[in-house]
Amino acid sequence: MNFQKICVLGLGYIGLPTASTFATHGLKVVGVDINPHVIETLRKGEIHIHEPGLRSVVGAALSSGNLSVSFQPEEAEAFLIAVPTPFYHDRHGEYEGRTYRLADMRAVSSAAEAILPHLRKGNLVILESTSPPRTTVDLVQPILERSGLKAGVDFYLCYSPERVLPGQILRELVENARVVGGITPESAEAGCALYATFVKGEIIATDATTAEMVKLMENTTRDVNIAIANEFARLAEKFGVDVWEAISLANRHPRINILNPGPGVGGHCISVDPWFLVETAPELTALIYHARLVNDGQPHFVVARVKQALGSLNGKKIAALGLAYKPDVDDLRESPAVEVVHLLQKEGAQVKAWEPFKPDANLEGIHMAPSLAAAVQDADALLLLVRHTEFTNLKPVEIASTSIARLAIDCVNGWDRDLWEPAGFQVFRLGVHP
Ligand code: SAJ
Repeated sequence: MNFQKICVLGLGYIGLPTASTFATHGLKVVGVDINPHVIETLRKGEIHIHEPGLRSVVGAALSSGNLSVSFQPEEAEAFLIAVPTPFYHDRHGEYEGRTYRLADMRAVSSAAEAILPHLRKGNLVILESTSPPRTTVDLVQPILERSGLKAGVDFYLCYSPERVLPGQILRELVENARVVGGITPESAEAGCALYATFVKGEIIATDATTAEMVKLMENTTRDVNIAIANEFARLAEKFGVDVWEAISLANRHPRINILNPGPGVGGHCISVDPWFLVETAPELTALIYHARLVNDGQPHFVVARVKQALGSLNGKKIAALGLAYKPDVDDLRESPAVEVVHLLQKEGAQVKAWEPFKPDANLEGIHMAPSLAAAVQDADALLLLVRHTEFTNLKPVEIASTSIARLAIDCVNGWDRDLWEPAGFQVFRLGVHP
């Protein structure tokens, strides 16, 4: 199959890089978004999200004339849906006393409905949004078939998960293996042909529901593995063990790879996707559910640790270093560091936050310091929440000369006690008994 023109619905963290990459590989691409801010920003040749290398790819795609942006899809040979699948805030499910979150699939339904008037015989539709199992066949297919065309007979329908790592999206989009699940083998073949436009990694055909499960299994595995690392940190503190040393020794075993404890799991993927499995089969997902609880409880565990280090939190001045959801990115969405700051403040602490990747972030109720120096200056304690390279490179002697703090609390194993203690700091580390 040969594609000349496609529509990409949703121009966020996945849709925009994907649309631009197709465009720089010679396809005509109509990028569609319902958000006026997104469309206006792109029409000015600017971008609304931060991702290394994205600005130049979008710029090249727009100036070549291959990428245009619009509020509405139009006729094309293929349609890609890359819209958000968040949770309902006001609705929860319940199973045997376990309360779980419910996915809000309205953006996927609306995108499928927007494609309807433009769907023609021989077209290909691919859902990329992370979704509960069977979404492609149970939700998207019936909507598209309202056109009178039959999926798998008159048009091709696929699910293909994105698996790119924020911070490395453009490289991973091209290099990662791509799983393409069709509702028929012919659909999968058509999907594989489209991604072959730019994907250099292996392109593997399967069925749509398997492809949905693959994505959810990947992120759920990571979540459960981080949960056990966090539980090990709690156990290590109880037994007077340094969890970081214990993990590095355990990882010398040829078949063990324990991940890192930390202040919790954030971002838009790992902390979200396991709930799609819990929602669709609460009776089969006790482990996945409890892992979520452990990771969601981790910010509370950190706050208890800080309280222990400071005696009490009331009126204490704390410099919170890092608000991003993980190291060396500017993404603050669903960040456990942000939650830690809110919880500290709830207990009466006065927190100044410093986030080098987003110094002017506007977060309700959070006082952003204009610089590292301003954050640490009059603090009673320094709290390291994100392992940004800038923070692991800090020179404790220099910090000691700019701050009155003599207490350093490290939640991410970013500071070397042997350097910080001689500079006059008392060091507390998550997962290490004081
Ligand atoms: N984290 C830990 N300990 C660790 C590793 C991570 O606490 O040892 C925390 C991070 O600090 C962060 C969260 O977990 O708060 C998630 O970070 P991450 O780097 O594990 O994952 P994401 O959310 O940036 O990207 C993941 C990736 N999935 C996997 O690695 C299985 C990526 O490939 C997916 O494309 C992405 O989710 C997605 O969009 O689904």
